[in-house]
Amino acid sequence: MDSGRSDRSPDFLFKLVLIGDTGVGKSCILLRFADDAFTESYISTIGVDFRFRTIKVENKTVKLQIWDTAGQERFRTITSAYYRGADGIIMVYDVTNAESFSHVADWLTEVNRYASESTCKLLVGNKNDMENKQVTSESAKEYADSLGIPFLETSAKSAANIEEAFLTMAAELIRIREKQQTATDDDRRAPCRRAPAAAAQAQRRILSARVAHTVGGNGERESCRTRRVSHTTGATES
Ligand SMILES: Nc1nc2c(ncn2[C@@H]2O[C@H](COP(=O)(O)OP(=O)(O)OP(=O)(O)O)[C@@H](O)[C@H]2O)c(=O)[nH]1
Ligand SMILES: [Mg+2]
Repeated sequence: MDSGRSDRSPDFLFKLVLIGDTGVGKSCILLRFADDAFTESYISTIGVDFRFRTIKVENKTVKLQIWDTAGQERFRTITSAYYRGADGIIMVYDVTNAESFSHVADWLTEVNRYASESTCKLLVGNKNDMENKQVTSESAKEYADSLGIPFLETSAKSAANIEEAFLTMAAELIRIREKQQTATDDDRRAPCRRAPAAAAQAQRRILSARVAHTVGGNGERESCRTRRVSHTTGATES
């Protein structure tokens, strides 16, 4: 796997959503992944923000649209709307904050309420560069295994495992999409052996695959306008 530029339209377009308690580092993870930058200042996200980045996974061009949601409770109704239609959800906790880890179960309940069952999930323990760790790798791994989802510890500050987190998600989504495509091709080859409902479902898959292929963009990295509020002053910035 490797990441890089590509001028041709993407083979895949995936929508990912970052969720988790306020302050766990979701925006910093996205900033590191999209711009390879980090900031110590804490500017809490208001509502949602998104960025694009195109990467290469096993010779396939994958365009990721990544939504960064606000962790603060007061934005919960807005952010939950973004789980719908997500291909992948990255649940983030802070390894130095046990409470943020225990809240992952609540986030999961929220996700399962709004997102489709086929949505890919990834558990991420961020701020792994810090000394005062409260959540051990073992307990988090055990929890992720019990849910049957992959787990990684990251640091937006040092950049450790940030690339890997998104590549893991992209690779898994490609695997699922290709499996669906194979099923669709089989349906096309032997349509009369399929029940009408299955044939209709296959047709929908073909259509959505076509839509995914036609949606594209010009830039390697794109973003929407960001509205964030300073933790110290309460002032908003665009
Ligand atoms: N040491 C360290 N600090 C981090 C890391 N990631 C984020 N931070 C710091 O944690 C604070 C919060 O980071 P944000 O990315 O704004 O947190 P968030 O999850 O987006 O918070 P909300 O937008 O309120 O939901 C900031 O001061 C960051 O500098 C990390 O990997 N290591
Ligand atoms: Mg944020």
